[in-house]
Amino acid sequence: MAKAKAKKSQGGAKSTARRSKRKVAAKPKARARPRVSKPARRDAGAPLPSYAALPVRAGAPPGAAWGVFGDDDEVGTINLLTPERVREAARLVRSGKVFALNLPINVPDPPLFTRGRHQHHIKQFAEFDFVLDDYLDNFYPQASSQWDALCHVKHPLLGAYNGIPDREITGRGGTRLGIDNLARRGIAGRGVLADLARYHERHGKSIDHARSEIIPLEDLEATLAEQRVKLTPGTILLIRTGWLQFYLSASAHLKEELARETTVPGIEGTARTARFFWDHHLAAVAADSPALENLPKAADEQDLLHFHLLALFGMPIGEMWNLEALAADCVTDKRYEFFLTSAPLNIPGGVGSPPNALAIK
Ligand code: UVW
Repeated sequence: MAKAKAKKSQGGAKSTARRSKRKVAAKPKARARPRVSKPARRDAGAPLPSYAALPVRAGAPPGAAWGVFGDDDEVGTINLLTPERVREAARLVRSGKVFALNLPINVPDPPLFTRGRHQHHIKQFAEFDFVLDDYLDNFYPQASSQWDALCHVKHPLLGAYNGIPDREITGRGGTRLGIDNLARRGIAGRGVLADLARYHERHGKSIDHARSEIIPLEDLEATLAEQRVKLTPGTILLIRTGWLQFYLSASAHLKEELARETTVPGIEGTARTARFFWDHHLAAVAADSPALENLPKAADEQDLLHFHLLALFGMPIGEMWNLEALAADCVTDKRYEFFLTSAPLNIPGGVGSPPNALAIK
């Protein structure tokens, strides 16, 4: 992860308060005492506070949605995928076309960001040679198409989502904020594609996909406007930057270079992009690029979308999703919205997973 300085916490995370359960004394004829209940969870379909109104929890840092979905929450903005919104999104299925958005697990090859190559073994059962099993060694669930779980990146000074302390997070003695939370819940809702790559082509703008080029927020806004598609609360936004198309046709030499030193373009990683995502009340954002934002950051860029989205909002980030066939279909029928489902692997305390996402039009 790129070096980043960050503002000092103005409050610091508070650990989750747990209420002690009181026993109701069993006295005859005594009136039953009201039960001590957990703090009320907000209705996930109710209007959310604006970015400017964050935080809502006393002591939480500015721009943090800690407590918005409850003090014990571990799925963040995925809460916005309410049954009503899922039903509404299912109505977007018209042609019945299904687009599977995972790359093969051995792409990119070699993997980026120092992740390892897995080895795939096929095993024949000794007594039943007509039965095969397989297993993977050295499998990095984030080496290919992936979700970043909320525990993937914490803010270096402010901590992890919802103020959950390090000792309760994977690898440090606990399993909170893991991908298993998303796997148990399941992800389904309205997906919207922003085809920035085609927008850039139409406007004669070229992106150098081998550099840490910044794609300004205005390009994303203009793409959505040209596509005439709106971001509604609970939308899962898919951003096609053109990186995957570039990578798939790159030479073996360039792929080796990118694996040695991963330099990737992406959407600008600033508080104003974070504000845009929050104020549109997105459930999640995924891209065809390795980090959603550009990496590494220049010395004068001090912000990371990973901090805002994962640590401050609880908004999962998807990376290296294969949006190619979906985008080709969207440009043909001019429909950039669809029903989206995703079933990440249920890895207890896992930091990421292939998304196993399907866009259904
Ligand atoms: C890193 O932060 C290196 O990983 P990712 O971009 O996959 O989240």
